[in-house]
Amino acid sequence: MNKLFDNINNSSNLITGHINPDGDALGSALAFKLILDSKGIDSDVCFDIKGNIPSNLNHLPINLISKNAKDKYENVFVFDCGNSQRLGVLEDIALNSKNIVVVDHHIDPSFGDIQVIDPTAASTTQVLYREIISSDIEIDKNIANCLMTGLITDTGRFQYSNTDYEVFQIASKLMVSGAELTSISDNIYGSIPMNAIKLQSEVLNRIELFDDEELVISYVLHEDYKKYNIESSEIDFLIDSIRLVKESKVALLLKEQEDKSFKGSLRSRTNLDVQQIASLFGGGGHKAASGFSTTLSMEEITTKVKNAIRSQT
Ligand SMILES: [Mn+2]
Repeated sequence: MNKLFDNINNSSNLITGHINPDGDALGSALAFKLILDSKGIDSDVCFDIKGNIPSNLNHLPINLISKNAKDKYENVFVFDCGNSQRLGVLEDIALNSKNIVVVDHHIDPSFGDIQVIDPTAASTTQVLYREIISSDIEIDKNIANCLMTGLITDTGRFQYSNTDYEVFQIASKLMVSGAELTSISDNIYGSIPMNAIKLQSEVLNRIELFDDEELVISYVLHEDYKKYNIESSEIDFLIDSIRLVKESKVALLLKEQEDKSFKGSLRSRTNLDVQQIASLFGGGGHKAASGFSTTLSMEEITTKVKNAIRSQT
């Protein structure tokens, strides 16, 4: 009995995931789409995407994504999304469907009639991989590339603390199925637009280290996007430059939005739990990598994060 693949039928199916999908949400959803296609089962893939999908994920079969969803679906398959609000404009369609199936690795997703979850998994593509294997479904090169993308991005190129032996086992099986590790990694991490590199140098200049909390913070202002003619989706890599600081254990990148609110990305270099810190702002994610949105000022955010770190140590 397979919780995921035994629940598929040829009624109307929507495949989706969190708003502004990352490599794991896109990789898992598109791998699932490819499998349904191979079984001759109709489905739409649709996400709430503000702007464009980052060019560093365009090695995925993003042509399979529909611009608009239908008004109603019998089954909705949700990937990499811990709560229904994170579906954005697709939330109502999902909640009005007959059957929601959630495949995820966040802690305790708050919705879903059927949940296929493992919070200890490094990526949603890892959770999906296990389902695929237990159903004896063949993984071709395209599916392998999708699954590999989620593994690479959610483990930070096999470096974060969630990288365990099973991650490498799956990665090696995906290589056997034809996954193109080098070209995927190059597209994700080695293909940064010149303007984004210039913005990076400015963001690195703004970096501040708070010794007591071992916290590094930098920020991107909304006017920077105009100045460097760049989309916010093209600078997701910046947090990884900031978290390199040896003297830090937590890194925070604040990205100012058009309405002057901030989006924060948190990374932990130790066992300090940034998911707990993000939750203080109503955000979430994982222990080593989390995010939030807030209307607080930069100073207020900084104070709150510093206090949260102190209360954990
Ligand atoms: Mn994920």
